[in-house]
Amino acid sequence: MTTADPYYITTAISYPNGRPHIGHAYEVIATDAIARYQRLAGREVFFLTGTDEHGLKMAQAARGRDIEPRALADEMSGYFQEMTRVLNISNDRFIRTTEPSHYAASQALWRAMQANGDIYLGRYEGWYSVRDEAFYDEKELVGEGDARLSPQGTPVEWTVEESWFFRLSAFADRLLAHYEANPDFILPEGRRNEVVSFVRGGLSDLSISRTSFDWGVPVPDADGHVMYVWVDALTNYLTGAGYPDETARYERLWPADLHVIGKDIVRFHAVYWPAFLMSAGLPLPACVFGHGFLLNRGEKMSKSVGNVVDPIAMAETYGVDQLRYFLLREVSFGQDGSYSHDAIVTRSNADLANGLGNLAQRCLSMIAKNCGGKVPAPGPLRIEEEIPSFATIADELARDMARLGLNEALDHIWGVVRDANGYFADKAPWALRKTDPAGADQVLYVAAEAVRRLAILVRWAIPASADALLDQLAQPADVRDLSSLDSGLKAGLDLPPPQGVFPRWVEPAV
Ligand code: ME8
Repeated sequence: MTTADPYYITTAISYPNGRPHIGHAYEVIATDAIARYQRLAGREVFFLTGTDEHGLKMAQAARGRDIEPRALADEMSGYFQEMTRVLNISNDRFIRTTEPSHYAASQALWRAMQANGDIYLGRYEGWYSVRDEAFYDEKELVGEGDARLSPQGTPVEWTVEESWFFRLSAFADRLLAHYEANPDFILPEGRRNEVVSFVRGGLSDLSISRTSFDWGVPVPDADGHVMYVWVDALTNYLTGAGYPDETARYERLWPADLHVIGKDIVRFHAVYWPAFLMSAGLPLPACVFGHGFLLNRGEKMSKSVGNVVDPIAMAETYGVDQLRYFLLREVSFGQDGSYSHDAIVTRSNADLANGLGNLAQRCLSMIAKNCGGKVPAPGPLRIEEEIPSFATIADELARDMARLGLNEALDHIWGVVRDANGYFADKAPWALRKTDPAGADQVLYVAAEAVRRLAILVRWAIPASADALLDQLAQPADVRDLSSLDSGLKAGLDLPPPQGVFPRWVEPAV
């Protein structure tokens, strides 16, 4: 891998019309896990996240609070930035679409599409959903008469305005050819199939400017028009890469390797976005991954519905890595998932406290007590012979992560945690010490080496806890990535006094 080829990964940018909810946290955690894995595997990464601050939804939320949209965006974007800090998200940039550089990028993209003849002035009449900020075709609506709703179940109203249009209808064949030639462009496969059949049904031109309000990026040379929020929102990925002025940076970063987004906005990313880029003559991102929705005990949760759980409070309650681990492990990446207090507690007690934590605690406290706090001599034992699943786990992890199987990757790693705990229990070094002290030392060596390897293997998912384990093993910062997996603990290394890394959740007395 050369430094000329960084892995460019993005989340969707969130609407800061309210505080972040657990769905936002899930998306940024999953994306962070992928970004961290790529770094762990030696790749240079550029990870972008941020807030999508224009559009009617923001203007209306601000009006509801009697403040300017910019004031609302400033306040709420702050909470999204705080969430990235609290959740230990390793983004390289937090983009806000109200930044001047983003206006320049959006206008440059617009001009490029216009120069190519794909933008024309017309009149828009159609079914518009304020909540989705999207126009829908008549045939897409569900229900009858005044009770008709968008396919997302939101209210729609008949709207007429002068508008600039993007000639989306001209791109259907090129999009279909692109999906065909690049089967991984839209993942998972089910979402790809939905997009393909939508595009096969034919595409209507897209209204891409608004005159009814002014909270947006001004359309170049068209007084009174601001860009439809999705045109400017999607452009954030180019702004983040330095388009159009930072040429060298842009050429290194663009096209993006992966856009991680939720299933409700796949159409914007897999139909509109590639069509805009094709029109402007720019390369397309390699992959759009549509993850599922997080449900609170099975119920859909969102700001507009009002049953929102504050992820910062959840991280404080359960612990950051406990929350990260739960979401990454329990939700099959790409599918919907559910969460509840009981499920989080059960997972983190079983896998973190009683699993990896127990292994570390037991072997490190025996090393402190019986080996003077120094790593014992390895003797003739090889970890792969004692705990065979170590021989294949690195390849398995690489395979899982190459297809974004985040939960499978953790499942496989925890298979090794189970084997390592089983090994320790079988060998019973506390008993062996009485008859064969050198043998007991060797078992402790293997167990400590298992903890070292496991900590490296899980650093992408639970970074702070993994680093705390590596601190306990006195590992310097430069030997904590996958290239150091096989290096082995040095005998005689002085270890600090052991400390528990994964507290067990105990229900407070009522
Ligand atoms: O859609 N579970 O912003 P947003 C999982 N600004 N993910 C969820 C979720 C849930 N319950 N609810 C929302 C927008 N999400 C636009 C994006 S990108 C150029 C513009 C996901 O704040 C949602 O699918 O409504 C999206 O990927 C992200 O959170 C931001 O949602």
